[in-house]
Amino acid sequence: MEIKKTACPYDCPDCCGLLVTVENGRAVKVAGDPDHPFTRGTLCPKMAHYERTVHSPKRLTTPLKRVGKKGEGKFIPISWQEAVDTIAARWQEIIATDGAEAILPYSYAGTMGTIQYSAGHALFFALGASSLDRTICAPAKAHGYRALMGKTLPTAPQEAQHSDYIVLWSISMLATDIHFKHDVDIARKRGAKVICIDTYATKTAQWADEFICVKPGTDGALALGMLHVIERDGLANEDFIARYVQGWPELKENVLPQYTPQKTAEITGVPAEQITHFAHAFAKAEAPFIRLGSGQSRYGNGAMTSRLITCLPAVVGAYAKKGGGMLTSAAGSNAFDKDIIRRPDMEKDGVRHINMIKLGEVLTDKNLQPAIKSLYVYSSNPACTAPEQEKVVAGLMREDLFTVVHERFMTDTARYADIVLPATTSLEHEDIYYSYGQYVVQRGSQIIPPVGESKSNWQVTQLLAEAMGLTDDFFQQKEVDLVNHIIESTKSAWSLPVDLSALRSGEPVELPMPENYKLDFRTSSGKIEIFNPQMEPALPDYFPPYYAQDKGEFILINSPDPRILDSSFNEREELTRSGIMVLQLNPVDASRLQLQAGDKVIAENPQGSAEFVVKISSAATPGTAVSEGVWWQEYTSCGNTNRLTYARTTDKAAGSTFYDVRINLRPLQKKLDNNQKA
Ligand SMILES: Nc1nc2c(c(=O)[nH]1)N[C@H]1C(S)=C(S)[C@@H](COP(=O)(O)OP(=O)(O)OC[C@H]3O[C@@H](n4cnc5c(=O)[nH]c(N)nc54)[C@H](O)[C@@H]3O)O[C@H]1N2
Ligand SMILES: Nc1nc2c(c(=O)[nH]1)N[C@H]1C(S)=C(S)[C@@H](COP(=O)(O)OP(=O)(O)OC[C@H]3O[C@@H](n4cnc5c(=O)[nH]c(N)nc54)[C@H](O)[C@@H]3O)O[C@H]1N2
Ligand code: SF4
Ligand SMILES: [Mo]
Repeated sequence: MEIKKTACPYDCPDCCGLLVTVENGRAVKVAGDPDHPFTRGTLCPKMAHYERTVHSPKRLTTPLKRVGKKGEGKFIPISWQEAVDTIAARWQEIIATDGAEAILPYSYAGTMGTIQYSAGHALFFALGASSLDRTICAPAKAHGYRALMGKTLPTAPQEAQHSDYIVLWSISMLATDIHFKHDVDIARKRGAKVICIDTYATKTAQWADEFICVKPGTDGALALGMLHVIERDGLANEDFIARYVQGWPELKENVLPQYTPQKTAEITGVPAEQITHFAHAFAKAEAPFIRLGSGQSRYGNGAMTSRLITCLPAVVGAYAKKGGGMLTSAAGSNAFDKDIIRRPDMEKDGVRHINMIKLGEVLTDKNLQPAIKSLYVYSSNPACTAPEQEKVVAGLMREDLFTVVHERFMTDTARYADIVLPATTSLEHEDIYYSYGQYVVQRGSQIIPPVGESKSNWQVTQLLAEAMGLTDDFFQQKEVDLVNHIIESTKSAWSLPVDLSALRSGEPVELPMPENYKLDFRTSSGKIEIFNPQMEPALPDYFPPYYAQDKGEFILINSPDPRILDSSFNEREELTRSGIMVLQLNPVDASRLQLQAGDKVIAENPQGSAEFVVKISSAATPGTAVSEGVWWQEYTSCGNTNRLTYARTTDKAAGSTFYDVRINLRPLQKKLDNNQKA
């Protein structure tokens, strides 16, 4: 029996340190590393039994070839040789007749490991395939932050321990960033107040000292209303602003006057008194800290919303105080030279780019030239997680589309594949991890043999490169060599030395933060740029989300579920019990629609429809319907919430707008039970 250290590979800001007990080549126990500075010895319920995912009887263990109809899920096992030969032959044919751009890779963050995440990039660049813009998560949030802060390092989460006023802004902390609670708890014990801003009373909101319930997609106006009050009541930190901020006078003069508490209340649904109270408390706090989640950015105005919220810590001078600041996404990725694996230099000039959010549209567009003839999916499950699901599925059903899916499980997407390839889990391959929620980096070595015949993303890339006749030395490198190159690159990316020998040995390594980094504003002016002449518009101002123009009685809130992570962990039946397509409705709405708990309802809009089971809960405000989680097809009767979401992109950075959705509800005709029939 051995205990090995590695990092959690999932798309989660915590990037925990894991202690894995290995017995006879099997992982038998997984625990949180007590020595990891952010994990501090605890894990979320999903990963507390990672071994059940790794050794799940549902793991794919051999390559498969489709023998049934598309999507029917009938496959037979084939050898790797046959799988690779089949793929290469089809791709050669497609390249000869339609050109390489008719091939589209589709991947995302099934694993966040630096190597495996980007393992396919160079292959598809070298082939000249269409390039994928990976914008499904929260690029609008990053854009909004950058508009003011440029490349300034976002505040480390542990800083919040010293804050007296922590704002959890559109972050479902107890589901998506649970280890930040350690820091918040420390601050709370010292007397800090915790405020949660969300669109419904999440567990995190119920746990906080104060909950501010905002109308979806209107947080930008809330920020402006607060700034109005801060200005009106003389609470801005004028010394800090004079030294470090550009554009406050312009904002005061041109934008703020109209955002009176009254007007802001009309837009946001937050009572005027609560806006005033919140603005005062935030501005008067000794060291306010904002932890900004992604929810607020998933609307047509998402980049602008993030930009407006980013004004708040600037105007009160939060960065000058111990414990103050703002964390959007940590800049951990800067520590590595990721181009070692991403190889953007191999991308062909002028090659077509396709935004992953538009997958459904792209696969079904009859006028697209060249049409997509082959889709290669890895580390992602778009039939489940991409918006406009009906179109995605219609595309995947196309007889003339050759689909290859490299997966750990028979996901909704794999079901539509022509060839399925079995993928390793993080315990079965080499990688190195950074986090977007804290500043620890860690290597994750292979600690058990591959389950079945599964192969890692990099190994499959190597096989396909060879079969396609790509002879570049790059493809000859071993996985472990790539990891070592990344480790060597860690030296130069930060101004401070990193403990590379600890990193090599698999220990979690905290990236040293430059002293005074919070006041090192890495923008072109050297100041925080509320007014930014490189932005259009140069001064931020609120505008409404898309749904303001849509019809539909309810706004659909579809946020994370603590039991799963996007569609990952759906394989774990003990986590995903029946009745998961639940829709929470406020009692007022439920009684108006004559709906009772347990009733089935159809949610519909111009995009499509999905079926839910009603739960009556005052956590949902009137006019909103709340569903948590992105569930596999097998748990739903006709698709999940993505039957209802749109591929419309954000105002900047072409991000996703999953939460910018209106729906109507109608009761599903109740089936008569036998008694009633008689
Ligand atoms: N357990 C679990 N963990 C996860 C995930 C998961 O699905 N489950 N997903 C992972 C991924 S890929 C990501 S990107 C992160 C995301 O994690 P978070 O940053 O927490 O972001 P979101 O998932 O977008 O949603 C956060 C909260 O924003 C709220 N929200 C929605 N719209 C608005 C709005 O207009 N204003 C405000 N104030 N709040 C709003 C939602 O109700 C939700 O409670 O979590 C990761 N971790
Ligand atoms: N309705 C709605 N839809 C959403 C969201 C929402 O809040 N609401 N959230 C969105 C967000 S923020 C995101 S980031 C996306 C994420 O959406 P996806 O990118 O589809 O992420 P997952 O659903 O986690 O699927 C990842 C898949 O990768 C596989 N995998 C894991 N490790 C490996 C590996 O090493 N190799 C290979 N080949 N496969 C591997 C897993 O088995 C899993 O099936 O979903 C988005 N979809
Ligand atoms: S909290 Fe996030 S990083 Fe930590 S174990 Fe759970 S999924 Fe992994
Ligand atoms: Mo995400």
